[in-house]
Amino acid sequence: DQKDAEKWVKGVCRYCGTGCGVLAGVTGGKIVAVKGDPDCAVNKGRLCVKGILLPKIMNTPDRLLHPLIRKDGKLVEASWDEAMNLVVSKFKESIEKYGPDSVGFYGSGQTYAEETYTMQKIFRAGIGTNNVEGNPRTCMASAVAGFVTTYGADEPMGTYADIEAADTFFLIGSNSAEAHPVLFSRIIDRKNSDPNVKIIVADPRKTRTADIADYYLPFIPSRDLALMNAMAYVIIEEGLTNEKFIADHTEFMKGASDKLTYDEYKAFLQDYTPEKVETACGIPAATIREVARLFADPNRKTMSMWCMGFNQRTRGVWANNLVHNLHLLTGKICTPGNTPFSLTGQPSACGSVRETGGLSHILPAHRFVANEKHRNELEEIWGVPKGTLPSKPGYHTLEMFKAAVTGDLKCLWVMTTNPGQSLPNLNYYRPGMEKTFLVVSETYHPTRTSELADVVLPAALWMEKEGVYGNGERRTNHIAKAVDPPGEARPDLDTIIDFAKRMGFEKLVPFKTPEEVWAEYQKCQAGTDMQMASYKRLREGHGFTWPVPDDNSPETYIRYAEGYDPYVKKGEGIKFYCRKNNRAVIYARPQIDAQEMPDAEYPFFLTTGRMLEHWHTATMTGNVPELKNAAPEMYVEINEEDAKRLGISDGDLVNITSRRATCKFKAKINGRGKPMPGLVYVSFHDKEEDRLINKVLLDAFDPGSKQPEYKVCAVQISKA
Ligand code: MGD
Ligand code: SF4
Repeated sequence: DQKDAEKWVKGVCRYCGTGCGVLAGVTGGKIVAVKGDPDCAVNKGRLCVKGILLPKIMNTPDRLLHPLIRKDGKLVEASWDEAMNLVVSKFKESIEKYGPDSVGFYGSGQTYAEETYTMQKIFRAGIGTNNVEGNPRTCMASAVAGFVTTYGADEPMGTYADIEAADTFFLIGSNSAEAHPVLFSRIIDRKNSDPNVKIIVADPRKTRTADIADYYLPFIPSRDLALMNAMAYVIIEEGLTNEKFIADHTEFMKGASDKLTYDEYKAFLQDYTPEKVETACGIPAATIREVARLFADPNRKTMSMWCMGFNQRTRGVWANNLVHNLHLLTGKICTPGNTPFSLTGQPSACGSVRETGGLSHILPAHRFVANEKHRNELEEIWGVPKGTLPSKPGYHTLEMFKAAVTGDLKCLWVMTTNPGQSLPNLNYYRPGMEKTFLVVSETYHPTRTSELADVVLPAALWMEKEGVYGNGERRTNHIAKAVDPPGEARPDLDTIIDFAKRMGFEKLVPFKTPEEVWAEYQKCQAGTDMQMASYKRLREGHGFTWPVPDDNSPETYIRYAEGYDPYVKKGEGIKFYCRKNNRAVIYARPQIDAQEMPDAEYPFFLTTGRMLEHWHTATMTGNVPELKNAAPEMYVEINEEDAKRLGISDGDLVNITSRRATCKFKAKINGRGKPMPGLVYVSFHDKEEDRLINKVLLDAFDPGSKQPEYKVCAVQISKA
């Protein structure tokens, strides 16, 4: 009860990339209530249904209270000492026998920044491997590669504040109504505040987000590359470009280094006239022309937003490049309300993984493993001899789990993620998790991953520990500890520090508190494009959007723009300073279909995603009665025309079969998101064997970002 709380402690919601500030009400050592933080600029006191029910995840019957180790095939209780000794002896043995690349860490966009920062340091500088990965590979890697290839550095130039300044919203590959509810409410508010505001939603499934659309574009899955090229074609053909912006701030390219002239780019677009692509895309040419005009209207401000529908694709990087193209061609970027904006799935995919160096090819503060200068800079900061850091990027996510299957990866530590349920093509990868020596740091047990583990380590949950999250708008925000963890559960950072000591890396990891970790991490940020606020300031404040070069700097609303970005000097205007020539790239990227398109044998597209009530693998939300009752079991959404043709009615049990597996779901005709004919949709929150939809999915991935294609594969549908 909110009135009864003895104290209110400041934190951040742990359920989505929006990053709403929360105040947790504590009574008798327990979190009894949560309310939105009125001083947090993200939500100004609002929370969605998942956020408000957060206290109910804290003390569920399946909270893991003691370490577990596998003995005679069964997981049994053990002491911390026993469990950690086992972990360390197995890691040491493997490193000695098979080398440092025989071990790996798989983390998460839900860890605190200090946890990933410390773990990646141990693995790279201590063990000597870049096998440091995380689930943001499955959600954000294409957005990262899109920003890096187009602007030379990761993360958006705009912030959520652009929502209140934009007139046109281009939402593509995002169901923010369910996946980023509070952010979506800001878009609704903006629309309600001004009849001039127009919303374009492009999505093969007519989602709740599309309910507020003025233009709804149900394109054929994976054909959005052609759609965006066609919009670029119209923008040029109808003279809607900003020629001065193009001349001053951009260049044209084809591959990673092939330069193009503007005329060559225009020639490339000749294959993408709206009339040529309308059949392939499934969108009438006249509609493409209309939305392109709306997007480019010089009297309007345009904000594009996208998420997994764009990123989880075999051409996710290109999709990202193409939306950036539209903003660069029109100069609609780096001014209030004009911005491309990639939505982030997890609460700290940016803060805890993209920024701390939590993927196998990156290092802290937007550095790259393959860059010798970057490695040397870190070696100096960390006080290790030059040449210590390995130069070969480690396994990306699917490679890492494949290496577990082939036996090349002997030991794997999984933290704050549940890949036994969330990876694609699970029948292939789960046996690898069983085969390797698997350590799982978890708050609950059993999960579909912990059931496969050799050691399960009990972790303190959200607000049972102190730390920092960084949301999708570059906002770094501090979470205070509100209550003690139950049983023997402890903060993951304590476990990581313990591991470092037992491995003999005390010198590398001299930290005792998250604040000490942060102080060192700030040294890595010095002189880069992403300096952040001090711990003291973070503790006292309500989140700061970086860069924040020193404790007197205000937060930064718009990157690369004079008057906002502290790294852009007076008179420089807009400067994409993370690229050597200060120019952003407009790319010629052709339409390429998803790897597995429907055919005579597997005639349907299958796509997957989230629903409002649940979070990912539902280990947390599945135990909250209100959320569980609202959506107790996942189902398959089918378009009414398809259902009629196949004789399927609401509630019928339906087989979904791909080349990899079959699952069974109850049918919902149209559902809360109406799939276009030929498409079926399933949310991936169900752990039951028959409904483990990720067994059905393909494990193709983008060649640039290595992000798996969760959004498109081919299936058969039949009544069970
Ligand atoms: P989560 O349920 O978020 O799923 O998938 P996962 O990351 O695998 O797992 C987080 C786990 O961490 C939970 O089991 C929770 O109990 C535990 N946990 C919570 N707090 C803590 C803590 O403080 N410490 C520790 N040690 N553990 C904690 C997400 C992944 O799924 C992602 S990011 C994406 S974007 C993909 N999306 C996707 C999709 O769109 N469709 C399909 N079909 N599959 C997908 N899989 C991917
Ligand atoms: Fe939490 Fe996201 Fe809901 Fe905000 S919108 S309360 S961050 S789940």
